[in-house]
Amino acid sequence: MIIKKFIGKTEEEALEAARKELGNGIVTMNVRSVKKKGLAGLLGAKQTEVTVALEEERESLKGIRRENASNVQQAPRPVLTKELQGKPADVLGESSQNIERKLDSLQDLLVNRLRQEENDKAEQAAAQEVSSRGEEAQKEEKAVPTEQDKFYRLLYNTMLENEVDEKYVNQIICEVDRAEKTQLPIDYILGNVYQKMVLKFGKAQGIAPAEKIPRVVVFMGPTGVGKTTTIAKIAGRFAVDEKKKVALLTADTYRIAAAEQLRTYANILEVPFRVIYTPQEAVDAIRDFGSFEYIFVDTAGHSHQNEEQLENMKQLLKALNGAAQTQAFLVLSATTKYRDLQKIASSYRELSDYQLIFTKLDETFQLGNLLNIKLYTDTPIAFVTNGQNVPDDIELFNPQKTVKQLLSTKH
Ligand SMILES: Nc1nc2c(ncn2[C@@H]2O[C@H](COP(=O)(O)OP(=O)(O)OP(=O)(O)O)[C@@H](O)[C@H]2O)c(=O)[nH]1
Ligand SMILES: [Mg+2]
Repeated sequence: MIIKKFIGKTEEEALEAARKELGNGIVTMNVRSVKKKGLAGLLGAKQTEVTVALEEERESLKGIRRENASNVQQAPRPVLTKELQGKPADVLGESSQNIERKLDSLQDLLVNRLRQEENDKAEQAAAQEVSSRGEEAQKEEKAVPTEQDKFYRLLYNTMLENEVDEKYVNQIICEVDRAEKTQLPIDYILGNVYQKMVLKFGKAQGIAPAEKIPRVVVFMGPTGVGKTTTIAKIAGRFAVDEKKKVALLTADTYRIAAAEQLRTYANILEVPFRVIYTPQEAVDAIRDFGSFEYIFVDTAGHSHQNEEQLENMKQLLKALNGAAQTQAFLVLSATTKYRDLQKIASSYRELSDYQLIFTKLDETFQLGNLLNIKLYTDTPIAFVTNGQNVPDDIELFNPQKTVKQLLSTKH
């Protein structure tokens, strides 16, 4: 992993310099305003410092990227409201050594560590008793776990408690630089694990403006996960805060109430709304709303095991893709079991590429599935929702915040 700082007049300028040197695979770790060096700094002039990281495996792509640099298209910047832009958490400062002051969860970890130590002591005392029975056992008694080992075990257990899949917990712990035999400070280890996890989450493109309007954004997923509510939240932000021209379509004709639900939101937002019954009607609607910047499309929630409904969805996506630049989002609930999420994610992957939205974060303390599904699908999370309020309870996914929760035992 490479971690490097870049300076620019603005955040975008610093990021541009970072992308030039390290390619498009960088992840922003921290953004802060710093004083300019020299006289200008003394006079209060500021510039922006951006800390970025690049995964090791991406480094090998650097050469290829440079060669193809002229062909690489820059992903358009997502257009979102100021609140939704979600400023990067300022948890990563100048060095990993500083991290213990900045990670909210460290306190919990240390408290836990002490508890763990007490348990270990009790275990040792028990082992001592046994060891007095033979020489072999006495040797074992000497293999007391080091501070570092205890801390790794603590991190391991915390992630498991937060329902990160064991496979990924092992991966994360193994990737931490353990080559050095000497004892590493625990805040260094914590900083390292934290950075690795943030990088694993990566960064989603979000909803990007189309090169040619309209941009069609389709939301799919199982029943009751919050697709319609999420569309209302996003449409609200775009139409009201961003003053974008937005239209809403629903292909959910399975339940009359479903169409009415979105129609109500459309009325409140004062944006056009139409029910589409066939792929051809979807194409017609896109043509009729051709002057709109964003067309959000709601779909019927259904079981991923229902072949007929999946086929209908496939036809709809094909029609939408043919008619305009289309992005798809798979909406999943954070409360669904990991195995089911895996099956759902796989079956929708057969229909389309997608980015992820996780809903109902307010209904669970264990957010491990966010990381599990990100890694299982190799697909970034764009938004998370955390309540029923429209449009407030939605935010751009913030990996730093989620990783802090995954390393925390607060609940
Ligand atoms: N607690 C909580 N509830 C949510 C959230 N998002 C949506 N809901 C609620 O979940 C229920 C279902 O939401 P809908 O938006 O109708 O879900 P849907 O996926 O469109 O459902 P179908 O169209 O029936 O497939 C509603 O009661 C929503 O208010 C969330 O982030 N947190
Ligand atoms: Mg719905």
